[in-house]
Amino acid sequence: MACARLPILLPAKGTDTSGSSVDVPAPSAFDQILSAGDVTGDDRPDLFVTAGTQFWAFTGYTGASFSSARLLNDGTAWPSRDLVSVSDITGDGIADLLYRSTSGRALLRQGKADSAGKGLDVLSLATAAASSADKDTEYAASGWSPTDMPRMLAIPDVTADGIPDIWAHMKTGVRLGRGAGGGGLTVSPSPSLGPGGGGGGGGGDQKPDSRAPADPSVSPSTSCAPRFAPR
Ligand SMILES: [Ca+2]
Ligand SMILES: [Ca+2]
Repeated sequence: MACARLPILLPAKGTDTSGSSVDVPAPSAFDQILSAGDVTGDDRPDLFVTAGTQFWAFTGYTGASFSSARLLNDGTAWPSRDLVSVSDITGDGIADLLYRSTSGRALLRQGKADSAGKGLDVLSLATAAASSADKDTEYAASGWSPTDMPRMLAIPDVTADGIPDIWAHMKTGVRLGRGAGGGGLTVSPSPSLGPGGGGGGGGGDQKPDSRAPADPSVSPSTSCAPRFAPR
């Protein structure tokens, strides 16, 4: 499948959480780029980026510019974290941030609605204290280190419970991580799509397991899907 590739136009300047102007880092300095679809409710795509010590939200892409570039955090927190997803996990219709600590935990930061009630207030993802729960909650206690899980791919719900899931590339193969709202995520012992594994609706839900990459070193880039890899 051929993918038409167009450059994303980034602003030179953004604002931090206090409204001060800050330089947007060069794309070559980006560690992760997470396309979240539209989470702000304006029908325009939004991007979340980490770059060194910085965590950015670029929102409202028109095809020519972003309506907002916000430096959400700059300090010691993000160099030891990876973005996993920005999507609604708690079921209130407002996107939440799922990230992993390279120490091996996965953490959930619950988003707040904006003042219009139409979508996410990205500033609520800036810090744990700014979030809906006033804290980050543990989504998985262990097993998410870059050694245990070299890659993960956030996907929509495939288990029909309305909660986004992930494909986890573990040391032993690719496994389905079943989202469980605020209560955590279970990386299933099966189905494994590692060497010798298979899909075919494994796990009993008859959902499209074929979405998983049989060989994570090849897919999903061939289908233009986003790919999230640890730094
Ligand atoms: Ca948007
Ligand atoms: Ca939510």
